[in-house]
Amino acid sequence: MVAKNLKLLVATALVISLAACGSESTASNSEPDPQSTGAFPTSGSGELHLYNWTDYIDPAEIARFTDETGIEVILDTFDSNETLLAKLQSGSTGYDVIVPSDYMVQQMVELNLIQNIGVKDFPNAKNIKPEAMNVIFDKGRNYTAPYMYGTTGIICNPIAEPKCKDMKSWHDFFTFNLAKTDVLKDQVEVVSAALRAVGVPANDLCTTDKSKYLAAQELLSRFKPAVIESDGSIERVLGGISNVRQNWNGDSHRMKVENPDLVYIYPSEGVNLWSDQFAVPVGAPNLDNAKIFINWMMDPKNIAKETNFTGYDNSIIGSSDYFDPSLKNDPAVNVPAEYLPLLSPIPNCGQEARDLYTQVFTSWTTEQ
Ligand code: SPD
Repeated sequence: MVAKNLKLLVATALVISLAACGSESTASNSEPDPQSTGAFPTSGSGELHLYNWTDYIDPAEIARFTDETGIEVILDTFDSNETLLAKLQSGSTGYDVIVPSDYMVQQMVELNLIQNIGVKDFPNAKNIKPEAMNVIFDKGRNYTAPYMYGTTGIICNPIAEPKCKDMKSWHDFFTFNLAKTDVLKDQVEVVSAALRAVGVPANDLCTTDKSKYLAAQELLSRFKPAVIESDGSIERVLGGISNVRQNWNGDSHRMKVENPDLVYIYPSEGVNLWSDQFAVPVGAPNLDNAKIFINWMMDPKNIAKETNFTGYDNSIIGSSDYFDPSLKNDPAVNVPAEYLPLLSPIPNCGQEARDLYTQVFTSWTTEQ
């Protein structure tokens, strides 16, 4: 962990997760799928098809994995959990490893889209931090192994757009209507921020009260960003195409390394705390290679390289010894104590709330 306060951050997340609204079910089946049993594979060959978020793994590390194991990695990328889910639901994808976020893991277990691979028995599972072992979306770590985790806030370039440094809240973000505003193309991130902006508290983000969604929709209908996109933010912000943006903290860190004038804002109504996980789809063609890859990523030195590349923290014991100092010194990554109470995990909402999120997001993006 970057520092003690981030340990507190994860612990906070887990405590809040346990109390989170709408988390109707948890993945707790402790019996590995029959296909997944047997001794842990010691050597691999052939291919591994990885479906990951865009710009979320160090190409040099993929090459090093291939050198060490003889397994060739074929990478394909997505921009949101919903894109990932739709892809898996569209049928046989040929992917061996995917990277859903916390709430999406629960949905995928319920839909029987990912396998119980018995992660807790992997050789490097001993490196998972205790606070990341008994997570609400995968109690005891059967289906998933931790990759990166982070927050969703606002990045502001106060030199190019002085007004953005006055932004204190999501309400400000949605109502200042500054030129060159950029926002994630992610229905859960956008709608949860809009709900927070109209006064919905963190523990009610899975509300089914339609008046709250109407209020969020009204707020959004007056919000006209120049860009609605999750990918390519680093290039846009550093290239002056975007001056203020709803942004993930690791990408913000990477921007700040290049342009130290940038400021990462923790909006006062609250901030989503999310974590992305390695999982194996049902029917993955190269199961042994998937296990070797996931286990390799739970080695402290290997995962530290990914943290240094992506700018996000991880949940592997000992990896912070290998972190770039810039991570420890950046309040976008090393959350200042005063902001910790603002953080809360994205809850796994029930179907009714999910549909309302979809309706609000779709009607807003359609009218842009
Ligand atoms: N550049 C990819 C960053 C991936 C971040 N995952 C975000 C999950 C948020 N719900």
